[in-house]
This record gives sequence, structure tokens and C-alpha cells, in this order.
Amino acid sequence: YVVKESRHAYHYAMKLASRLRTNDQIKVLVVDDSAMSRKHIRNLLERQLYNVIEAEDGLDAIEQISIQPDIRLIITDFEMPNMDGFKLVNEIRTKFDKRGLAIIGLSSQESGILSAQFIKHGANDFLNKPFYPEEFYCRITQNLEAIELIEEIEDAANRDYLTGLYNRRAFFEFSKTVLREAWAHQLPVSFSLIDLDNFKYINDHYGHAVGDEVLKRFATLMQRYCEKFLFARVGGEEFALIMSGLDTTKALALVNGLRQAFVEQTMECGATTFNVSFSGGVVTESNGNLDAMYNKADELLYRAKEAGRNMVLA
Ligand code: GH3
Ligand code: MG
Ligand code: MG
Ligand code: MG
Ligand code: MG
Repeated sequence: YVVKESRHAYHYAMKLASRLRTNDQIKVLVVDDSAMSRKHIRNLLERQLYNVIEAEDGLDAIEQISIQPDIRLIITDFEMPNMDGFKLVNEIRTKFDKRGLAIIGLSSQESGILSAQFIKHGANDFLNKPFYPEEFYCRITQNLEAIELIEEIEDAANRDYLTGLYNRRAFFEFSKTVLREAWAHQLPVSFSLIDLDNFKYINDHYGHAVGDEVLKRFATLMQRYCEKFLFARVGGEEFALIMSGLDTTKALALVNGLRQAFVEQTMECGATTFNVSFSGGVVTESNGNLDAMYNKADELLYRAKEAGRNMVLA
């Protein structure tokens, strides 16, 4: 019952968040060699308050997309000098690999076959010129909603229902980028494994629902303390954290700060109050892979448990 409820609340919150995006926050790039045509489309878009930018041809468009990663929709003409609409769509799909970017191709009515070709090259939709504003708005809204839905689904697949934190699979996937960037900048990387203490006891004595509440409280605290870093719920009551740029001393200080704050939180179950602690391991490397760090941190975590819990070892 409790899990169902929180799952529902989570989806509701995500829906709400996406609805809160207003049109002026949606950047649309209009690519057309005809200034008149660009102006026409810009006017239609601005009537709905979209944030519009323009490009004269494919090359110009590629440059704009490289420097403005928040473009969500591209409306592109077919016939343009330097790089035509098909080449542009191809280029965008190979270069930017973004499912979060919708492309609508424009073609004139006499060349109806172009429309299908646009889709083959990777566009999401097309419009035949001339078009009615109603059709234009319909296609824009539908395509933007489709991307938003994809993003919501992708995000949900990366998260743990109970806490909203990244799940184990997402953690391992995102860690590749985080580590690659850290090593490229020759930064130290500290990794920490955290495991709540005597959690089985909490479930057995206060009930599973209270156990869930403890996990959520810990997740909220982790979000506050670790917001700059990649972290996730990697197991039942186990969490992992990658701290790029932090040496052992700094990483230990951070995880111990989190531990202190968590221990001081008063948990409630009816009239009873109690406190929960965690144990952790911290390892630092200036090069290496996640599996090796994970194993070492797990070993330190095990020793922290053996030594009495509520401590972090490095
Ligand atoms: P230690 O201090 O050695 O880590 O002891 P522990 O009791 O925390 O560790 P153990 O591995 O024995 O038990 C972990 C418990 O966490 C068992 C499992 O039922 C519980 N658990 C795992 N996932 C969830 C969850 O989503 N919600 C709740 N309430 N409990 C969970
Ligand atoms: Mg043209
Ligand atoms: Mg435990
Ligand atoms: Mg145990
Ligand atoms: Mg455990």
C-alpha cells in the first residue's frame, strides 16, 4: 500500500513539473534560407510565446545547436544553400544524439515525396507549405509533448520509486561520464559506499512502512549534502556516492557531516522516537575504475560494521 501511494505521488509530481514549463522556456530554432519564410514562422511561434532563434542554413543551424544545448525543437526548410534539410537532420542525429530534440521538416506541396524522406532522415514530423496556422500549432504541440513524455519515461527508468534517487543501473551508467571527466581534468575522485545500520531491526520493531520513511528521510538528507555529486540508492539500504575533485580528507568530512546530521534526526513511530546511523567506506583514486573502488569501499564498510557501526573508514 505504502509503495503504491508513493509511486503515484511521484508520477504526479513529475507530471506537474513538466506542465510547469511555459512556452517562453521552450527554445525553437527556425532554419530557412528565406528571410521572409523565417519571419512568418517566427511570428506564428511568438504568438504562442515560444522563444525563437533563427539560422540561415544547415551550417549555421549546426553551430547554433552546438552553443545552445537547450534547443528543444527545430523547424527546418528543405532547399537551402551549403547544407540542405536532409543533410542537416542527418548531421543533427549523428552529432548530437538527442532524443530530447524534435525536428519538423518543411517542404513545398509540389514535392510531396520530400515529406516522407524527411522522416527517413531522422525528422519527427513534417509540414507541407503552405500550411494553416492550426495545423502548424497542432504539430508543434504534439511533437513537444512527445519529447516531454520520452524524457519523463527515461527519467522514471533511472530512478528508484521509493526515494526518487537514481537507481543502481543509472548510477553505473552515469558514473562513466563522471569518471571520464574527472580523469581528463586529473582530479582526484573519492567514492563512498554507505549502509544504514541495523535496518532489519527497524523494520522488525517499527514496521516496514516506518523503514520506508527512514529511507526517504535519508535520501532527502543525501540530496542536501551531496547535490554537487553523483549519488544513488544502489541496494535496499545501501547508497553510493562519487565525489569528483575531493581528496580523502574532504570526502571523509563530507560523509561524516552527512552521518552526523542523519544520526541527529529524530525518527518517529507513534509515541516512540528513535535514531538511525550508518556506516561507510571511502576510497580515493586519481585514476582507476568504479568496480575496483566499489570493492575497496565495500571492504572498508565491512570493517566499519565490525568495529561497531556509526562510523566511516578510509
Ligand atoms: P547492518 O548494520 O549489518 O547493515 O545490519 P542491517 O540489519 O542493516 O542489514 P541487513 O542486510 O541484515 O538488513 C537490511 C534490511 O533492509 C533487510 C531488508 O528487508 C531491508 N530493506 C531492503 N529494502 C527495503 C525497503 O525498500 N524498505 C524497507 N522498509 N526495508 C528494506
Ligand atoms: Mg529554401
Ligand atoms: Mg544495513
Ligand atoms: Mg547485516
Ligand atoms: Mg545492506
